[in-house]
Amino acid sequence: MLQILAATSNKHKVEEFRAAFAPLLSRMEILTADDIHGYPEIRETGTSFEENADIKAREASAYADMPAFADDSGLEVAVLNGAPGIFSARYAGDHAGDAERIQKLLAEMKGKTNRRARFVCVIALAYRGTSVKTFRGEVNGTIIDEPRGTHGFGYDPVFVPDGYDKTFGELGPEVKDKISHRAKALEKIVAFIKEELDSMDDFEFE
Ligand code: ITT
Repeated sequence: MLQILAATSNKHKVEEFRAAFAPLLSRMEILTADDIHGYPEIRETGTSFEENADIKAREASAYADMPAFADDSGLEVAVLNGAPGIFSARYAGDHAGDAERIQKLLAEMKGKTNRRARFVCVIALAYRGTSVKTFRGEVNGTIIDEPRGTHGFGYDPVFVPDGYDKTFGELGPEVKDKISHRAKALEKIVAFIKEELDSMDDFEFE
């Protein structure tokens, strides 16, 4: 069975990956960084989501010697000129938690009437240390002025996606796994990997 490494130690991302790959899990197995002994700390030195996702996927596939995919994602706020963007995880310092990041964001946006924002997710696929392809998804919405809901992670409790009046923190996986930035990027990579699996099967039967 094909083994593929999800190059992340973010458990919330892994849950969202598993939900999207569910239809393929009888034909492939997903391992995570926690399954790989001595998994290295990978530095995100790129200047875009694409570059950072690609760095993580390439290094992971080389280290674990198997195909790997990695997610680089974040929140872009219009009135903050796209911040926190690729620095979303490190927005309130390396050791801060989700609550502190949200408090910093709300402080920066205090009094601002333009609340427009979008989540971006880029998933990169790599094999033997070489890039194969990247897949992007985005979801537009607004930032509210205090956190609501306990589902999800990161900035979910302050992000209301367009077309809804609740945050991702309130809507939970039933909605988030259909419309989120990550759901959209995952839809593309799942289709791509399904084609690869189908062509491998064809080959076996020829
Ligand atoms: P890996 O690099 O190990 O995958 P990470 O959490 O450090 O895990 P990123 O560098 O891609 O991941 O940072 C993404 C940050 O953007 C994440 O920590 C959240 O703060 C935010 N973010 C991304 N997707 C999100 C989502 O679906 N909901 C809420 N916040 C999200």
